[in-house]
Amino acid sequence: MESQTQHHAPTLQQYIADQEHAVPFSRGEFSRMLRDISLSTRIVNREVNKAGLVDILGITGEINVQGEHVQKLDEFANQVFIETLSRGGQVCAVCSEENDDIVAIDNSDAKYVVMIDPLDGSSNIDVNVSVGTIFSICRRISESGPGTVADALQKGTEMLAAGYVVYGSSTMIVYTTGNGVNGFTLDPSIGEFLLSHPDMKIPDTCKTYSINEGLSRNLSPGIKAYLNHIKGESDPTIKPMGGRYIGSLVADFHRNLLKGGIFLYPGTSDAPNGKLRLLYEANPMAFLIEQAGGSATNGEKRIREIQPTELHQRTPLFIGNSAEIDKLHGFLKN
Ligand code: P6P
Repeated sequence: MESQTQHHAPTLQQYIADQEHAVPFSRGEFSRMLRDISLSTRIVNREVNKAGLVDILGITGEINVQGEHVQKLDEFANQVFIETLSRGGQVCAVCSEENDDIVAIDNSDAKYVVMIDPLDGSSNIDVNVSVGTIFSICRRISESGPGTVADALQKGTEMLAAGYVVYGSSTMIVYTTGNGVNGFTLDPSIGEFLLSHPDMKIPDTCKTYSINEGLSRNLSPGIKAYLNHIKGESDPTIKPMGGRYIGSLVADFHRNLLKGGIFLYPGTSDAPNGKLRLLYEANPMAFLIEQAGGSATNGEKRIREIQPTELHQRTPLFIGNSAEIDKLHGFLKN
């Protein structure tokens, strides 16, 4: 009996089907939601890849040759994700970076709510820098009917799944359902995401730090002292850590997950809660990094323990190697 050899790694759908026993969703629901997310990703990926050619480069209000209003790419991405998730029937509401209010969806049997940044870092598209989609999934807490703001305002510890898509030199989906982190790379020749990075763990060594140095003069003394320390400015015997900052959260996070690193977006004197959003940026990344063996805090507590009060609330974010986060906390306490 000839054994059937596999000619390629499992596809995203095959992997989810194999893992369904391990995810906290009833049969098939998660796979349908992730199928919808991966479909949306491929549609968005197509537009991101040709952004330089088609007049949708972050320009809005333009009328194109068909006489249509040219959409900003992040508005386009938002529409794609919302329409696909609505049609999939599993989602009762979407909290999106692109919508001031909750997008309530009248899917009567829907049990889940999705928080999403459809195209994070979109201003980088014009300069051909990687951008990303960030998402998380919670079970609704309202009984039935269209979802509500309360369905979205859940602590990060309630997330059932979280992930990101990085539209870079290759397009990847990286997600967790609480059983580790797995990365899938799009093979454009077959239009499928294939398992390329099983069981991702952040390396023990923290190789680089990521921060916008332009914030320096408004940083707290503790953050300044930590940065001086890791740059070897206060102790010349210390080998300075390398600085790497792309200015696209998904790209900076993805590099630090693969290579080891710490990402800092602190509060400052003029923006005490920093810039990044809790529900659809910090929380999903916090779930992923914890599942990959790292940590994520706001400088005082676990990101996932923060009780949200507003859909678009911001939070300081320190995320990466646990030992490095602990060292940072030491400086913040002094
Ligand atoms: P700054 C992109 O606009 C973004 O939301 C994140 O992707 C990124 O980490 C951050 O803002 C960069 O902000 O202030 O350094 O330009």
